[in-house]
Amino acid sequence: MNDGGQRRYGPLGRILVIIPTYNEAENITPIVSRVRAAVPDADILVADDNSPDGTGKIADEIAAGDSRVQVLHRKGKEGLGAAYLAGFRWGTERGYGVLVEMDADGSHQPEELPRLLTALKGADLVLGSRWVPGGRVVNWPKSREMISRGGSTYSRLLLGLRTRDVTGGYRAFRAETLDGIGLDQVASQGYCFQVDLARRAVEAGYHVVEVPITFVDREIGDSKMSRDILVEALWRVTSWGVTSRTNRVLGRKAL
Ligand SMILES: Nc1nc2c(ncn2[C@@H]2O[C@H](COP(=O)(O)OP(=O)(O)OP(=O)(O)O)[C@@H](O)[C@H]2O)c(=O)[nH]1
Ligand SMILES: [Mg+2]
Repeated sequence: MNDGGQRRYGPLGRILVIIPTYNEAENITPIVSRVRAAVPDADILVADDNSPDGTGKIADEIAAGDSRVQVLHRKGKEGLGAAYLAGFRWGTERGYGVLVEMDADGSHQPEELPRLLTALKGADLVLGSRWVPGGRVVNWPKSREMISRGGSTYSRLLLGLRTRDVTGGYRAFRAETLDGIGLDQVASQGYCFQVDLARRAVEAGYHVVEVPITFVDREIGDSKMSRDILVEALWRVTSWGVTSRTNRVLGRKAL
């Protein structure tokens, strides 16, 4: 919990990097090798939603030759949030102390992971952040940047969060933080999953630290961003904002 930085944090323990995939056949091999090179002690869990392009099969082949790589096969496309929840469960059940979220498409550079992990030594949750000094985006169309910045600003204002990048998906959690934020009640599927986890961590009093990252737009494969995902984010964030304000007025606990 946040106590003004006075708390002594325990050792990080074993690290699991969770990579959710849906149709990332061309990206999966390079991203796994980059993670292995950048953080050789970390294990990797690919959480694949039965990708029609065979990503799951490629991941199986990688796993067959590397005991640090595992594959979680899920029956069909259920969204990023559901894939992460399954991955978190898989990892916490097996005693990992740190669970990392990372996209498969190279937007989250594995070479920056050691910096996130160093910051986690003194935090409960580390957010890779595009919108703090030193953070940036490379090759992103202005329209995507505006949606992302706008989403973070809207969420921050409505939910009263101080973090700058609330929608980002490059993160490192201590297992205790995931245990403490009530994952069983998380229903968010798309990008608002990230907002949901961030607000739960802040509301539970955890010490959340942002570390600047360079986010690189995907070069290969298709985006899974859709209108439905944006609509879900908008209505959920709005309803959390209204609920938490109402609860504050009534003196009830949020969530
Ligand atoms: N398992 C699983 N993974 C998903 C699903 N939707 C997206 N992903 C993965 O989640 C990560 C982020 O998705 P992206 O499509 O890159 O989303 P984005 O970064 O906003 O969009 P881009 O502009 O394409 O980069 C990628 O590794 C995807 O393969 C899903 O339904 N199930
Ligand atoms: Mg992406």
